[in-house]
Amino acid sequence: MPATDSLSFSSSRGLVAASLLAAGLALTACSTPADAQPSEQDSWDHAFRLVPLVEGLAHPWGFAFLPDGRMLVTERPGHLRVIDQEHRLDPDPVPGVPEVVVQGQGGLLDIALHPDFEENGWVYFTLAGQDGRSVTTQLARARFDGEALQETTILFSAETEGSGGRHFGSRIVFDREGYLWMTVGERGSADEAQNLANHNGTLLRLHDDGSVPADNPFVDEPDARPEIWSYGHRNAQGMTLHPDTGRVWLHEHGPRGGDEINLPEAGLNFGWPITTHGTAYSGLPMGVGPEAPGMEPPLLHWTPSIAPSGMAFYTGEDFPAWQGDIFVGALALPQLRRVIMDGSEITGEETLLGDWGQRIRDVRMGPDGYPYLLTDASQGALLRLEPIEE
Ligand SMILES: [Ca+2]
Repeated sequence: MPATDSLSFSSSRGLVAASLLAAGLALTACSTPADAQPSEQDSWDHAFRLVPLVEGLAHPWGFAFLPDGRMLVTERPGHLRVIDQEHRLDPDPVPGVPEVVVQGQGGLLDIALHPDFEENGWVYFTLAGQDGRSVTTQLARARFDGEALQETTILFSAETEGSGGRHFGSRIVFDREGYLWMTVGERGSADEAQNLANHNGTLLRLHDDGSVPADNPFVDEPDARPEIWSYGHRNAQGMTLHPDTGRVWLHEHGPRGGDEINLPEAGLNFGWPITTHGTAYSGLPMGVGPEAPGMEPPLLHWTPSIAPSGMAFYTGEDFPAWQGDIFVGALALPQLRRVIMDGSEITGEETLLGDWGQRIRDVRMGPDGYPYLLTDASQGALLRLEPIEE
């Protein structure tokens, strides 16, 4: 049960907040997603309506907005689903998805459209896939013809140590220059996040065909994998572009405590498992502490862990006080975190939906300017934050 102080209301709103708190507790008591009813929520700066759009998604992981107004949603157990313009879920999964290994945290994971999707129809996926005798994070591409995936191809298969079901990453983002960015978790082999000879615990920068850009930071180092942009990451499940700078921002899960927001730069070492604000699950210290020479400290850390997943800068018009802030979904402390920004500076934080009780897997801005959420559950949901009309 998350702390109930997370509505964080001001005293002038005390009466409203008390009734909302009661409503929130009632919602928590019936644990299915929102019972398909919009709920009104308060927050420091804006009241909003949390509107369920689609229910019955099996552990949805990532989603993409198609130019025709439909949406594609991945389900971790290995299905791709279509949601139409009226938010009706097609009962039949899209044929042609890549073969996935559904094990632990693995399965069909993230999805992104190629920047020229309207011309080439390319859709990109990350997944846990079998590569020889090991299971690793893979990047797949397929052409979506409107109904099915065609020409499904594995473009890249991460070379990783570790064979379990933990820490695959794996968000994908295209930047404004057309580079594809992909996170690979350390697969539960923490020390390998410091080893440039494999892809454990890295952020990768690729061309759209999976090949290596000539100006990646380690292309001239014979013992390093040339796809690596930055390393020493534990398990990054949130990544997005800053709306003004166009730079890639990411967050990653810490061990016990020490979840981080990081701003990657070419060749930087983000420290895991040598530097962390977290501890081992036993509570014993890890590494050398939060900082060490040559290792980048996070811009922000969450201790205790919230288990972040999904990340989006708010760029809509309806909630002016949220402009430029980051929304982060959370799994362990189920909530939506608003990281308050002044440009590229983090100035504060607010917890939203802290009494809702749902694990949030992904957060994205819709083309309509509303933030969209996916909940992580066997009967997961797609929801949208909308303004409350006066
Ligand atoms: Ca770090």
